[in-house]
Amino acid sequence: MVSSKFLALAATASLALGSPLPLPAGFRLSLREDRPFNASLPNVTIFATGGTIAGSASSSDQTTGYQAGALGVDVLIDAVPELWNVSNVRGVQVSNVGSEAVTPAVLLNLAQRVQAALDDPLCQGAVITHGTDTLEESAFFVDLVIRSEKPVVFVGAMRPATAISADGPINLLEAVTLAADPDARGRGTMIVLNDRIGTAFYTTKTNANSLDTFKAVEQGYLGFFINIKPKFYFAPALPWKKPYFDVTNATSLPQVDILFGHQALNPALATAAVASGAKGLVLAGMGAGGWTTEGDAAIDEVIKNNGTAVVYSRRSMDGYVEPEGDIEFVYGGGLLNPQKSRIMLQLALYAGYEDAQLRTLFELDG
Ligand code: DAS
Repeated sequence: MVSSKFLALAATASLALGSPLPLPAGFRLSLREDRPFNASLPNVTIFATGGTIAGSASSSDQTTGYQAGALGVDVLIDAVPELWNVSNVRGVQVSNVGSEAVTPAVLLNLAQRVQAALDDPLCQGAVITHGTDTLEESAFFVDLVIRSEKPVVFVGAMRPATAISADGPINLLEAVTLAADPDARGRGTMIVLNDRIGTAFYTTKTNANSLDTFKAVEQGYLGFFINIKPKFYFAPALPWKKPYFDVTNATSLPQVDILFGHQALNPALATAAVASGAKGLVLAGMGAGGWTTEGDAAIDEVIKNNGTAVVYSRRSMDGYVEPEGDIEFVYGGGLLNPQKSRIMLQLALYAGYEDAQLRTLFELDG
């Protein structure tokens, strides 16, 4: 039940926003008594999924081996009172797990709730707090399924909330500041850590431990922060040929598995993956998508017997992988690393893409 006080405040807010917006049903700010609604500020919704940013360790000098996803979203918000200088915020707890435990069901629930929030005229942006280990997968997924010009910002931390010089609070403040900034509109989903703004489409976790781990070495950053203020290198633009997939009614996604390429790789793993339900395979190939002769023979077999879609990607951090010719069900991963190729292939198979569509999707040709 929305309180009468809230209705009065929100009505004032809508007038202050310059247009008598109808109060959308169900929109509610967590208007705690100690945090009055500031009608002159934008409204940002924070979706919490867990991770180190919500992590808790038994001592302040512990930066590994802690419990990820220990603290609730309101604890994260209360730890940064400065948030209320830049935005009215409300917290939504989507999950509270280490990001290795994020599943397609969590991703679909998150994306559908973010879309609903952004469709609400009283919400100016969304922030998702997330574990860093698979943050790039979730951010890439959301980037492909959200339809809105409003800023969507993923944020994590490399030190738990209990650590000396924890990076989570300032990362969260920067992420909310970005989500509240009109200049952040039209840029696709973004990733904020360590004073840097990256695109979800290209950014990857490059180092298992360091604070400045999220980078897109070839494509660079979108911008940075000075005194918590976002600064951009470019006018708003989206990654070239970024597709959109409608997952409004999706409850699951096809299984797509990744195989890592190396000397004397085991060809039987491809067969086993398909036998256990994989509808698509992504190969983290050697060089520009290289695979062994025996490995290729097993891939050909699963394609012939099961019609499995196979994307050749790369185990190296950067580069472009072209397909070898126009072989049906075989595609080059283009610029995407294996973990992003997997997300893209899952969504394309869910959307029922045929061979020609799949080929165009990955090749990013003009
Ligand atoms: N705890 C790991 C995770 O949830 C690492 C992190 O969040 O930084 O991804």
